Amino acid sequence: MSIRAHFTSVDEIPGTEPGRHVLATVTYGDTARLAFTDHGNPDLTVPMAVTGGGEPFREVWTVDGSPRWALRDDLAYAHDGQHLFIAGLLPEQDVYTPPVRALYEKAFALASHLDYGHVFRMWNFVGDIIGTNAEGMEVYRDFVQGRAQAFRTHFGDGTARLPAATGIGTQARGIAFVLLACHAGVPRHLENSHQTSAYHYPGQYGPKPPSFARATLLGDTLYVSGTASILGHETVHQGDVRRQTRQTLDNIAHLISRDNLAAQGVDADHDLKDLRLIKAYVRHDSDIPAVREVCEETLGAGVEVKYLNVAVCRDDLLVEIEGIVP
Ligand code: 3EB
Repeated sequence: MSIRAHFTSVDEIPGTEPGRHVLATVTYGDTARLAFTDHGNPDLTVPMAVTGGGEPFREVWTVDGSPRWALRDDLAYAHDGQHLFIAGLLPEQDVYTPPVRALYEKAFALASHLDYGHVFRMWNFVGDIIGTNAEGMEVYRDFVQGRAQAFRTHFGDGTARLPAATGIGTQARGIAFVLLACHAGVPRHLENSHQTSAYHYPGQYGPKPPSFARATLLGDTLYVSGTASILGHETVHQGDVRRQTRQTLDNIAHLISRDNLAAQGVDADHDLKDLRLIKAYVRHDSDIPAVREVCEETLGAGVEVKYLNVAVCRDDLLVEIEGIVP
């Protein structure tokens, strides 16, 4: 009853170990596209490797059941009885709040209709993330407001159901997302005692606070949200990409540490060496070598990190890093 991911190149047929099946794939590539591959599984391609020198790659999600694949309205999804993958794609809009709300509500309704009651991880790919919409509002704030409305419709006012997430720019316009939900497991959504919960960020960051947790534990797997150089709710080390990268890794180290987890009733103890499927989103292409150096110093040179050249949701954030402790 497990779901796992691995990275492959885009030319490779997504391989699986015996007894495992491809649920769905996410391609970090050169366009925005939601389609089914020749093998039948849904694939969301996000425009993240147009510039920045990084090779396109594919994240392959596998499960041990036999997946069903389908399209409903503008959502593509895949599920095996235990785990559900939904991907959605929204073209560029003048204003994002209403269509984001509608699309996310549709996804949450589909998840509960199919009986996958718990969302445990989301990726939100927000093109032109720090640009402005047709009414002068920042695209990220506009997006966050629509997403907050959808969570509220579906899960109420509370914050207990908010999953780990990544919110990140792309190299194009429009918004795409991936949602993972489970049927039987009960995820635990976790916070970082060094950071204000995103859902409690003060009003200076937008009309609604972002709807996500710092990490989600499902079974023994810890899904670490996109993490940045933020202490409390404030960006720290403005203008210094190396210090921002160190702070980001420190934030993740604390998040997954015994101290932080025990305070939330979770009996586990991890360090950065346990992190896999790491992506480092870097605002400026020219900063990638510095981010790589800090990551290799801190994580060890043997650990695979995918570097992507995209904007982060605050103008002063130069890097955001996510990963999974399997
Ligand atoms: C932060 O900590 C950095 O809006 O879904 C990280 C992870 C961030 C997810 C989201 C935003 C999101 O606030 C940005």
